[in-house]
Amino acid sequence: MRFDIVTIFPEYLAPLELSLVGKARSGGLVDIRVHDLRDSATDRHRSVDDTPYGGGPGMVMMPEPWGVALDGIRATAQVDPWLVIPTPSGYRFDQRAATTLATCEHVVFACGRYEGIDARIAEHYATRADWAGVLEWSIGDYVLAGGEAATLVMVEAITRLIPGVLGNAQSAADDSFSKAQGPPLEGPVFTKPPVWRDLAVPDVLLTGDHGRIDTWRTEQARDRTGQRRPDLA
Ligand code: JFT
Repeated sequence: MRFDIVTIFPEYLAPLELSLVGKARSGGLVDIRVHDLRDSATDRHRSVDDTPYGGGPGMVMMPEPWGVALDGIRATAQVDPWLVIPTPSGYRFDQRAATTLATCEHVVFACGRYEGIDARIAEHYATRADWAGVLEWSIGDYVLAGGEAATLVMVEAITRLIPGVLGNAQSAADDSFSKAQGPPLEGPVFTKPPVWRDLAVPDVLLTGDHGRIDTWRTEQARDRTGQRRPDLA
């Protein structure tokens, strides 16, 4: 699996060298390349933004540097890549979207800033025969300052679904939101010691009776889902 990430803040993507995604990279399971959009600017000031047509506050990202950057990535690609554009006005990125992308060979993320990227970028790459398609996605209903944090979220959610990335093969299938049946949220978890600051681990978990333990966990998960996420229950 290959990810290319285009941004004016390449250092923002440094956390992708750590933890699960970092190990997937060093293990050769994912190839992640981060690109500075300013390297594709065409003027001597390396400009990437301009004032919005029609007026209004803020600045809009110019199409020309994006076209140069994305065509450059396509020229090095082995297959037609998908283009993901994080945007607050996108379709929702959820576990189903992550699962779908985990089966793709090559995904390019366009991380914008300011008021967004000139809309002709999404339109152009959606109709190009040498790209798989364009996905305008939002990670949730809150306002970020740009696409980088959303890209960190999406890359981690997708990478952990790639075969061989998770140590425990069961882990991905068992997650909240991945369940074939059962309540969508997981219940509480405990480890040693059996008592911590007067708080005891529920007795049932120490019985070794896996029938009772499964029943208790399902009940905890159902209660929690009803309490915290009635929309999912
Ligand atoms: C915010 C974003 C997502 C996602 C991309 C780009 C510029 C700033 C902005 C904020 C409000 C209105 C622009 C972005 C997001 C999310 C993604 C950009 N901004 N217009 N905010 N919240 N869930 N994905 Cl490009």
